[in-house]
Amino acid sequence: MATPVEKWVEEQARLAKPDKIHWCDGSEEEARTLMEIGMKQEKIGETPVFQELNHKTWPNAYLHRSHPTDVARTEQLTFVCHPTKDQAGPNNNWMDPKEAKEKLATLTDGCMKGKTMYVLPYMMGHPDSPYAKSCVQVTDITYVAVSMGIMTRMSKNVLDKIGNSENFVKGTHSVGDFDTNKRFIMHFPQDSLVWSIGSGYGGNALLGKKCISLRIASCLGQKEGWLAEHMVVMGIQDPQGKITYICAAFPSACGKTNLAMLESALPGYKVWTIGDDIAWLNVGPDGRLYAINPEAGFFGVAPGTSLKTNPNMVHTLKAAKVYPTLFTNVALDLDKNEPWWEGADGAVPKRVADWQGKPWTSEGGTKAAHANSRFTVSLYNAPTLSQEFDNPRGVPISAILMGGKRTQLIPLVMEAFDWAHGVFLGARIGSETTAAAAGHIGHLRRDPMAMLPFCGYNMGDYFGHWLNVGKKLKHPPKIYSVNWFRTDDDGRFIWPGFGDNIRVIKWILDRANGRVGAKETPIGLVPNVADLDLSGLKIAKDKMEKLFEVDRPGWQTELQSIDSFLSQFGDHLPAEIRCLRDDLAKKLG
Ligand code: GTP
Ligand code: SPV
Ligand code: MN
Repeated sequence: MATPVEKWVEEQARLAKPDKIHWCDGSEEEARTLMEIGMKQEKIGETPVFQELNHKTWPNAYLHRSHPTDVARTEQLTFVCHPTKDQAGPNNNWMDPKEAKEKLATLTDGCMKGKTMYVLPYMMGHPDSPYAKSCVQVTDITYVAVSMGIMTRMSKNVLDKIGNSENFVKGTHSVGDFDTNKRFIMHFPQDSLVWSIGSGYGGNALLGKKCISLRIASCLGQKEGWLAEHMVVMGIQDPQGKITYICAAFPSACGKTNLAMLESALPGYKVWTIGDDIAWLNVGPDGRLYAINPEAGFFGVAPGTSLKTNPNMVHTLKAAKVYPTLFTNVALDLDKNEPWWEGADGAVPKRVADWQGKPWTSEGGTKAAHANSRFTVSLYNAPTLSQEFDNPRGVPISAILMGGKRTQLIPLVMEAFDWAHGVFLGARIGSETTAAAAGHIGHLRRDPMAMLPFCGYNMGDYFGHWLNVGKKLKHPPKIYSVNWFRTDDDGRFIWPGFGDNIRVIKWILDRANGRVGAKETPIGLVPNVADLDLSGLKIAKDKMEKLFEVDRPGWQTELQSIDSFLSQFGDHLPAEIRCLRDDLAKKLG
């Protein structure tokens, strides 16, 4: 008798019509075999799927060049197909599930002819964790199969664990012919199913990541009473050796990976990494909030990564203890056969091929590495990996940080009055797009809890769910807004950021332990500057104070912008959030 997984895989194969089906076990040996196939047999256009890099300087590292139109998540082609549009909310594209499946079935029909279908059984979370989920993905490209082996806990044991149950999260994926007109990333929360075609890019194709661990998982969390969040999970060890765990939500490319493994600028402090992108948060038996990282790897932004900004990541990328390290759409130093990107260590190499393999010089005015070029590497290679990473129960969270890139107005750090106020604070988080990324400078996009592109249901209801989870917590973590990105009149960052962010975290730990007071303002609690450890830093006192001032006219304009954002959720916006909004308006006068 075929198991439910076998039946589902057969169904996928009947539609996609692959030549062969290969069941993966996620082993390193298997990764090597798949890399060989990717180097010798499989191509995107004329480009092999994998190229070996210089293993003397970059052990076990490989280059992948994607299809040139397939370099980032495509939010406009991403849909959440609840039975009604209202359930998806104004934060999601919606299509009727039946219509969506018909469309996808047509596109999928025969899409794997001449190819192998790889079946990937994997866990999101530790297999022994009560919070983990069993998943199965099919795909037709080695890049995705190998990447999923790095990013998740993949093993044939997952099939035994699922056994005769129907309870597994399904992901069906094909790169199709990379045609952007035939690209869709569709979610079916009712069926615990993601169906993705036409893209091989990370968040579109590694379905365990944003699609399942955030969009589908947020819907499961709403039903089951927990939270799936776009957050770092990390431990901070203080000079006495005590480790406190925190989470941090920042929008894409706003500093999560860097924070998760920062090298402390303050002596005696040390950071331990649990996750850099996704946190699943559950109310523990003791009434505290517990976090696990469902993932097992980093899929991080390459540009800007160096020994100066993030030494621990450079060591991770070169460790090669487990699994290959993949580089996607970085540039290539042709003389040394090494990966290169803007902001890498050392001088610009003499002969460079850009991310598409074309000859590149610094005079041309283009970037050699794609701005969203990335690396894929196992968390087990990180020198900062926390001893608690494999703890099935997760770690108890004392503080939640939320932030984005705001060059003006938003203080360096601010504490919410309580959990509900923290939810309001998270709901109004926004981030400015940069000229490099989006074309227009200073365009502000509201991105509540950094989840706007990832919340799988109506975000008004999501705020309500956050409030409900808070009510179940006996010891809720304190919630903070942080902003590393304030600029001065010359457009330069005031705050040094990176390893110096520990100074802000130290204040947060001091608050958690009742060691320091704070100043009450209409917008929240801010530090007394004297309580911040600024030893060894040269920031003028007036600039430091600017980081905490409350610009009332500026906040009144901000409030109008918050109002117009929140109003789109209509009746779904909880009354409690409305009250907090009115309260802020009153306090601002
Ligand atoms: P995703 O993987 O897309 O979710 O991004 P992320 O949030 O993990 O962002 P990441 O840590 O990769 O940082 C993105 C960019 O922000 C990089 O170019 C970093 O160099 C820059 N950055 C990170 N932390 C800081 C900081 O504290 N200050 C400043 N000025 N820049 C930072
Ligand atoms: C992000 O965009 O937030 C990422 C990369 O972490 S992806 O996995 O592609 O979503
Ligand atoms: Mn992310």
